[in-house]
Amino acid sequence: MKNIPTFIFDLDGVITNTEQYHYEAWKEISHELEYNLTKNKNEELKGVSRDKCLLKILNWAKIKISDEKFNYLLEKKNKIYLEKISKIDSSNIVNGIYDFITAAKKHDHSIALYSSSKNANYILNKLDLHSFFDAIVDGNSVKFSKPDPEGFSLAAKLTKSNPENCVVFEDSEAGIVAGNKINMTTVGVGNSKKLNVANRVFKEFKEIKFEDFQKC
Ligand code: B16
Ligand code: MG
Repeated sequence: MKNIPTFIFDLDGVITNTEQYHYEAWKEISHELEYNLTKNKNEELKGVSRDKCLLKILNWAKIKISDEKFNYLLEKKNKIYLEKISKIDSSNIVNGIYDFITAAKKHDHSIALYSSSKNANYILNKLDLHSFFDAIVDGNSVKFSKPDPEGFSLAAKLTKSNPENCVVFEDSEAGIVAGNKINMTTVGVGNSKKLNVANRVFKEFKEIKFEDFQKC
């Protein structure tokens, strides 16, 4: 086991700004359910799996639907989302990510991804980042998504790291809560009020310097 931190990255909202497209797609689905999904309420959907997001929206809208309609809406949401991200490429990588990852690889740190998204591999390929990761855990690899720590535990296991030795970069409260549960160092990227459960918070990823996280 290496005595230097393993870095575990979230995808949507950290590596690339696809979170806005998830919001737009859910907004369209919510409209169909005659529910007004606000940006503020959408914060609670960040990092949450697709089916759990729809369950939350139905709960907020106080609506019950058949299993058939539920599956239809899940498929429709994903279709809208995939259409919106169809043109993304490496120019959609958030500033600072590439420099951090290349510096970390150069210094022999393991790099992992844990995203709740079932589209994670597809997106990483579009961003041309796939080959940088020593382990990729996504929505297809876990039974329980964030705020459950299952995906982070798996990322630690796959990179042969102690959870206490892992640094998590996350834009969602659900992801920070998950990392905290197994004593990983959690770094929030975004609004410090919304992410105040993290060990540290930065407004934007470009403010994060590899040198500050090089040691355990
Ligand atoms: P999909 P992350 C999460 O990705 C998103 O934050 C969340 O908004 C989305 O509902 C979830 O993935 C599932 O995504 O519908 O593509 O499977 O932030 O954990 O990288
Ligand atoms: Mg995220």
